[in-house]
Amino acid sequence: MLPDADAAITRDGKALILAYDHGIEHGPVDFEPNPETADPERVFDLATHDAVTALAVGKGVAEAYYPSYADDVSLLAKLNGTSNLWMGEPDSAVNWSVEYAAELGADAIGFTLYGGSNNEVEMAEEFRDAQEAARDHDMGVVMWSYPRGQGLKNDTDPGTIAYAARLGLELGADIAKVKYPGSPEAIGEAARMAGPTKVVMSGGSKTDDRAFLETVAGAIDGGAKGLAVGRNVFQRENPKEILDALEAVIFEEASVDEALKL
Ligand code: FBP
Repeated sequence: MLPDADAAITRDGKALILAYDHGIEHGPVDFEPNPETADPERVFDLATHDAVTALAVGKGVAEAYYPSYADDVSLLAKLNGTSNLWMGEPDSAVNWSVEYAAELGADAIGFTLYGGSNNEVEMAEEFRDAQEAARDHDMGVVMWSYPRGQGLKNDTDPGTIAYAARLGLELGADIAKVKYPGSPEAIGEAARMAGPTKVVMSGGSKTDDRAFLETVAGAIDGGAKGLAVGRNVFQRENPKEILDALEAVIFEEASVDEALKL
C-alpha cells in the first residue's frame, strides 16, 4: 500500500464505499426488495450523499452513468466480476483495464481475490498487473479479499478473515474489504494483521437497522476503517435514512441510539 493513495475515496481516513456491482455478481434478484434500484441512476443519486466516499460499479454502468455524476461522486472501478450463472471454482473475469478506468475518471480500482480458490494464483497475478497500473495513474486500490473455494469450510472464520486482511497488505491493497468475522475482536485482529492497509467490513445481506448499525459500530470500535455496503443500503425502503445513520456512526462517533434518532 502507499500512504494517502486512497485519499480520494476516504474521509478522515475512513471509507463508506457504496457497492453496486450486484447486477453482475448476483443478478436482478438483488433489486427485487426495492425495484427502482435496478435503475443505476437511483444508486448514483444515493452516492452523492455526504456519507458515501466512493461508489463501486462495473464498466458498463460507469460508462453510461458516471459522466453525469463525475463532479459529485468518487468512482471506484470494480475491475473484475463474474455472474452467479458461473458454476465453476470461484473465479472472476477482468472486465476492464486500469487504463480505461482512468480514462473514465476513476479515483480507485476494486478487485476481487478469491484466496484459497484453485484460481488464486492466476487471480493474484491479475491483481499484480492491476495494482501496478493503478500506481501509474495515482489511483487507490481496494481488494475484495474473499477466501473461498473447495478447500474452505468457513469463509467468515476469524483466522481466515485475518489471513484475508493480511493478503491485502502483502499484495499491495490500500483497503481490504473483508466479510465480517463475527465480533469486534476478530475484525480488530484482521486490522492488526493488515497493518497500514485499511480493513473495511463488507455489508452482507440485509438485516434490521439496529442489528446492522450495532455490527458496524462494533467493527469500527474493533479497528475497522469503515464499511463497503450494497444490499443493506439499497434494499431498504429509505436508503437515505440508513446513510444518515451510518455517517453518524462511522464519521461522527455517534452511538447507535443517537444514530437511530436521526
Ligand atoms: P453487500 O453489502 O450487498 O454484501 O455487497 C458487498 C459485495 O462485496 C458486493 O460488492 C458484491 O456484489 C457482493 O458483496 C458479493 O457477495 P458474494 O460474493 O458473497 O455473493
